Amino acid sequence: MVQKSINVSELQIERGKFKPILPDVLKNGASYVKPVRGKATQSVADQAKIKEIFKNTYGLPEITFKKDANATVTKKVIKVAVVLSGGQAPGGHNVIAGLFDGLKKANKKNVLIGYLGGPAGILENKYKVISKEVLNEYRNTGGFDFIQSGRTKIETPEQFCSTKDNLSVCEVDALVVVGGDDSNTNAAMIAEYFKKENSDKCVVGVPKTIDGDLKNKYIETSFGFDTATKIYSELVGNICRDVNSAQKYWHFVRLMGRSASHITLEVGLKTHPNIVLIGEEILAKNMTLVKVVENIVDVIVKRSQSGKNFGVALIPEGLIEFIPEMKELISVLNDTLAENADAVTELHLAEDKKEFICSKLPKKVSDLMKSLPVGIASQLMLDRDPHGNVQVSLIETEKLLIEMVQKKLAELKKADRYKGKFSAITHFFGYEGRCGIPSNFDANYTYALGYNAAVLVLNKLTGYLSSVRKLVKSPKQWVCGGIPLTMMMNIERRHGKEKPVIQKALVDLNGKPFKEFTRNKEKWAISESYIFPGPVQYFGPADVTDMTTKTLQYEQSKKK
Ligand code: FBP
Repeated sequence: MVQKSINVSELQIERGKFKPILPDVLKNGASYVKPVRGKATQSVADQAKIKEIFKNTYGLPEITFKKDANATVTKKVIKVAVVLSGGQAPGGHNVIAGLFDGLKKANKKNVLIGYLGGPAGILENKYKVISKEVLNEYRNTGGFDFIQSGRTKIETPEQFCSTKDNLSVCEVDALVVVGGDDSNTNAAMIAEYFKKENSDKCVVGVPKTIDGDLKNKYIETSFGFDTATKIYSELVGNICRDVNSAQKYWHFVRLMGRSASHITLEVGLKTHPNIVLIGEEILAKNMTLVKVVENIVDVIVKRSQSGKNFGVALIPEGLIEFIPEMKELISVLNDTLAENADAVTELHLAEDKKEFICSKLPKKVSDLMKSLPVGIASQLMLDRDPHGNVQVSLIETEKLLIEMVQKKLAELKKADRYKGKFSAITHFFGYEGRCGIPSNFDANYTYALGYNAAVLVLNKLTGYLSSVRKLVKSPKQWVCGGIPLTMMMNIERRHGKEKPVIQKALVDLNGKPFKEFTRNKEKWAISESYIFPGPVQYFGPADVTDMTTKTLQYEQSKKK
């Protein structure tokens, strides 16, 4: 139990008492869980190329757990290492708690260590042994601060080799990687390397990311999405209420979600703001930046005609990469920056960097780059993350949109087609939600994912992602098992080269959550249909504390 001290809040003490509910199938521990092997699997795309890269781990069968005595679960003492990788997400500490409890239930002597600071901790052999007493302080808390996180990518032959050596030095039998699509791609590469080297070390992944884009039939949602979207919805709801009270500002809110607009869609469905931009729709309609701005202006003008010079607009942080012309610019820019890295580093002024890069780009994209404000252009040129992604969290799209909206409104005013006032305020909500205290859903889900990972490891099921599903049912009824990491892979271009990566799940434009949004968007634009969800609730009626996301509710509802 968490002890009272000046560093601990009252809520943390109470929350420390929460006992996550385990799915029935796991509740007696790994010795009473049997893996049932399904059909051999295939990667989602590029099968021949993925098979060639993952010669030893391609085509593994799906695994479903059922309640049954399992004598093959190792009675030998095992040592497992866990690493938290990538961006923080609420519930990471409960994954560690579930993993710890699952291992100890199988054999009290089993040991769990945590690599520190993400995958870099594996390469530098920095870790701590996880004890029950210290872990208890972190149960049901947000953040990754227990062992920290990082974005180092393990990809070179030397790094694979030192991963194997360092695990061997510490006598680690299995590695559990808690991460998003990139980190789990890494997990798949390590699992393949171990097999190739005839090592029986096991590698298992756990699906984490607030972005919600690591999902498929077997991974209904990644952990952290539920809590983070509840936190953003509280903030956006509060802004909607402020807007409706003062009736004088337009608020442009950019929300995290690097490559998919799930967070924006979920927050939109929870709060009903006037404008919700969904990147995937913009891509499907092949919209230009100018067209996106015109659509925003249409709503602003319409509202101003009824005297409403206020509103709320939600913008996914990955928007820029969904606008086809911008996507093309970024893709060419990725290669051009990689080819001219040294020359760009030598230049110090943002204007000079922009001019230099424009001179290296093909005419069409160069013209677009030139048309962008220098601030945005230099944000587009910032270093890619270790996985080759543009760091969209650093690109202030909301400011770009406001600047373009202001210009367009000024033109309309001149032509006497707009008489309103436009005063805009910007927000970016991302980091605010990533370390929140996990909701009941995330606290239960992450504990189950960790416990389930322990069962996979104890069955030596390497190359699998921990899978817990049927998530709109009560946790006791959740279905558990594992899905092969290679099953989710395709080939993408990163750092100018073709690489195998787990395919991201984008917002499905034929899916029920998006359809629900399109049914309502005209109404939300004009009227004030705002909803104010309030803060995440940890105590009180189950209807309030245990509700899942709108996305999951719509996706799993039987209604057409
Ligand atoms: P993961 O995919 O690693 O979970 O991280 C997602 C995310 O929160 C994005 O929404 C955001 O763009 C990015 O991390 C920010 O990265 P950083 O933490 O490196 O600033």
